Formats: sequence, structure tokens, C-alpha cells
Amino acid sequence: MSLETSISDKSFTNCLMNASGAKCMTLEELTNLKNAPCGTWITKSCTINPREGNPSPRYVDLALGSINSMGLPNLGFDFYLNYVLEEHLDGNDDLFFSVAGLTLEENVEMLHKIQNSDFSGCVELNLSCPNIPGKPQTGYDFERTHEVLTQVFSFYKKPLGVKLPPYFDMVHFEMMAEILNQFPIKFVTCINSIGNALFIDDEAVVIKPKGGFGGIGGAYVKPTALANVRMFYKLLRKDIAIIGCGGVENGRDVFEHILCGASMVQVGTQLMKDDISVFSRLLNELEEIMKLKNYHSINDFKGKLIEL
Ligand code: YRO
Repeated sequence: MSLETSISDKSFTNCLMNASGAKCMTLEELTNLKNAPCGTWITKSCTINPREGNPSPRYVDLALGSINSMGLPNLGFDFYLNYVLEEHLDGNDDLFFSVAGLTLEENVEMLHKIQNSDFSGCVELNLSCPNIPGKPQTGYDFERTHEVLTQVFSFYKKPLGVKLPPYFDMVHFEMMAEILNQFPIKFVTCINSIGNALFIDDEAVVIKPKGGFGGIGGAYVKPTALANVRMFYKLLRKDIAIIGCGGVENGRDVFEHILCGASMVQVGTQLMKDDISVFSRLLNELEEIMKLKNYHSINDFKGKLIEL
């Protein structure tokens, strides 16, 4: 049996990786991911300058998932560029570099530096980055998304994909897919957390920033994540791979993401809950399901969700 999968011109020994933001900010966390049995890993979304992020509590583990308003804490672009360049010197370009500039200009500046570096892995551009004040995040501003991708692909020639927020309206799926299909995008990652949710414990919010509002991950978001994976799998060009993210707690959840069309599956909330041992458990559970169904490879069931 093989769990091998591929994205762009890169192949991975298995379909699992962390979701950006989960245990991937510091060198120690990134080294743990490198040594874990995941197919690859991704760095924390970065900005040019290091950021402390929001005041704590800013991440809370919930029975059915998590809520966060981290505020993009990261060690700054130079740290992550140096990190991926050291991996490159080790002969490894099969990792993902997440970029989340606070403006289009900041994204362009970081991508120019990556373009001019020896890094030849994949960039995941986080479209949940703030946009123009008073406008929705980039991923919810379709015109702005077109403008961002036009600027980016005017000079960026290495493998690049986008991390999308969840969509809930069929016309929004179609509008975003129509835009993405115009660009040489290699993958889309569906989904980022469901934004601006509110969790209450007794009579109080549970995180400090933004009056308690934060992004939801975990079991709460799985049906939305699967719908986004499925719809983009159907609407996007066949050479654009889908990376599934959202609500992966066990091997069955990984299996469902792949059935919907995911080539790779990210683990966020459950990585925070279980730490790095989550990957070996998920791989064992996925292999068990594949054995029962007599599937020998990811391609035996990828995208093959049965519709009635
Ligand atoms: O708060 C974060 O750092 C964060 N949390 C998420 O669940 N998804 C994200 O993409 C980010 C980083 C980007 C942003 C939401 C802070 C603009």
C-alpha cells in the first residue's frame, strides 16, 4: 500500500501535513515537523517584520474544536526565508512557505525575495490577510483577489497556491473558481478557520482580542471544509491540486477529504490538541480504512465521492 501523493511537480511520501499556524512558528516546532512522519510541512504565515501577535488568551481548545485570534504572531520573513534556504541546502525543497502580508505591497515584496532566492518549494499565499480598511479580507473581495493574483503572477514563476477562507454560497464558489482558473496556480488550500465566531463559557468570552471573536477550527468546521474541497475540486482546472484543511480528528476525516478531491490533507486543531504524535495515528487509521476497502493508493479513491 502507498499513501504517496503529489502537488505541482513534487511528490510526497504521504498526504499529511500541518495547517499553517499550528506548531510551525519557531525553529523547534519546525524541526519537530521535519522529524514527524508527515508527507511535508508548512511554516507559520509571515509578515516582513516579526510580530508578537494579540494578547493572550488568544487560542482556546474547545470540546469540538478551537477558537483563535492569534493576530499573526511570527518571527518575520527573514527567519522563514533563511529556514527554507537551509532546508534547500539539505536537498529539501518539498516544503511549503506560508506568506501573509498585511498589504498587497508587502506580499509583493516578500514574493520578489522568494523569487530571487534558491527556494523552489511551494508558497501558500494566505488570502485571509487583511486588505483595504473597510473592505472584507482579500478572499472575500473577488475583485481584489483578481488584482492580487494579477500582480503576483506578473513576476512570480515558482509553484504557488492560495489558502482560501470558507465560502457558503454557490455563486461565491463559482466566482472564486472563475478567477483562480485564470492564473497558473498550482494548488488551493480549503479552508482557513471560519472567521469571527463567538464562544461563551458561563457568562464570558474565552479569548481576549476582538471582544472574544475568533476563527473556529476543528469538528465544528468539517462539513464546511469538505464542501469547499469538493466544490473547488469540481470547479477548478484539473491541474490545480486541492489541499484539504478542516476538522481532521481521525483517519476517517482524512479519508473523507480525499474522497472530496484533496491531494493533501492539513491538520490544525488536532495537531494543537495531540501534538506531533497525531501524524502516526492518522496514518495508521487511514491505512486501516484503505485496507478494509482494498484501496492500494490515494488515487484509488481521490475525488471519487459517491453522489446520489
Ligand atoms: O490569527 C492568526 O494568526 C490567524 N488565525 C487563523 O485561524 N487563520 C489565519 O490565517 C491567521 C493569520 C492571518 C490573520 C487572520 C491574522 C489575518
